[in-house]
Amino acid sequence: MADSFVNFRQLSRGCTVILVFAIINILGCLFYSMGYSNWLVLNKEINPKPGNQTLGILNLLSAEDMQTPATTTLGRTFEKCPDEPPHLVGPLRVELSTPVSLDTVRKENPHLQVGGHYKPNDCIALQKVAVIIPFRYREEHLQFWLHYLHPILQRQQLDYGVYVIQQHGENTFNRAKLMNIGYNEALKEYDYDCFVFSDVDLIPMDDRNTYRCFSQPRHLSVSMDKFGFRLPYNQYFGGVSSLSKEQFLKINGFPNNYWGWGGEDDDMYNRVSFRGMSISRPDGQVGKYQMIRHERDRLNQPNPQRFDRIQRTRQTMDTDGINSLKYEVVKVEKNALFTNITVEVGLS
Ligand SMILES: [Mn+2]
Repeated sequence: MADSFVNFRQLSRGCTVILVFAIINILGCLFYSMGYSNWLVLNKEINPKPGNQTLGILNLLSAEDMQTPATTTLGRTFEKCPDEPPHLVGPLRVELSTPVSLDTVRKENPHLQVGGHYKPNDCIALQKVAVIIPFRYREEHLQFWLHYLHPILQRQQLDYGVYVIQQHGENTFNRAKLMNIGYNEALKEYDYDCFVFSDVDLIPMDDRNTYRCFSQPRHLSVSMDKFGFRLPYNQYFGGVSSLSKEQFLKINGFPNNYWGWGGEDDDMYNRVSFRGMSISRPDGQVGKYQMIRHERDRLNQPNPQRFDRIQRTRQTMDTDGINSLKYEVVKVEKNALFTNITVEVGLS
């Protein structure tokens, strides 16, 4: 009787030891199945105290079970993103002497979806933004643009897509018409509520310059190095601008008949003011830009008609714009970093 009691105690002790080993084993399996790097990231968020691995896993499991808000990628919450994105850094260094390959930019931005789309995974973006870039012959500029802008736009917690609208053929360039086409094509894809129109060679020097829309049409590129970091004139609306869908429709979009360089941005300024709106701008520090230096483009000579045209915006804006836009899509390519739409815009 006494013997069997002792044996039972020994057996029980043995069982406990086996149980402990089994638990350690299970925890070990869990640890490896989740992947080391993944675990490290999750552990950092939940248990900032380094070195205690077992505790980290236990915390992780309990956090998942309780669906703790916004701490893990699994226990998502869907609240609106904050008005001030928390990861902005302010002034940025822009270095334009060493070219960046698209392959490098792809690796730098693992969270992009095909076509150059992104949306935050831990909150609902405040705006759905299509970034429209009129384009021809500027591959090197586009690489810099993507390298600098993708990380900024992600820090700004935008739900965005990048559309490069490439003019097909060898006719005179028509920047404004390409903007209209970008607006139209982007809306075929997604329910965008805001449109940022940007030249391919303009790199913001401060990530607080948010690529979103405001209660008035926005001029973002207010202090460019090219103009000694100040506005060249008060009515200047060139470079980078943003308009909500409503603001864009209110002014009938961009003019379609500015062929060659110049004037279309002043026409846009006129449209905005003739519709009773004003231009909103960031301050001179936040609105700093670096322009990638370049020669005058081939087939984009200054447009001699521009001075006459901007005198007649009031008469022309209701019939020339997004409501009279005609073009043909040559091809649509979904790249990893942007959507490339090649279009035939016709002749001047
Ligand atoms: Mn330029």
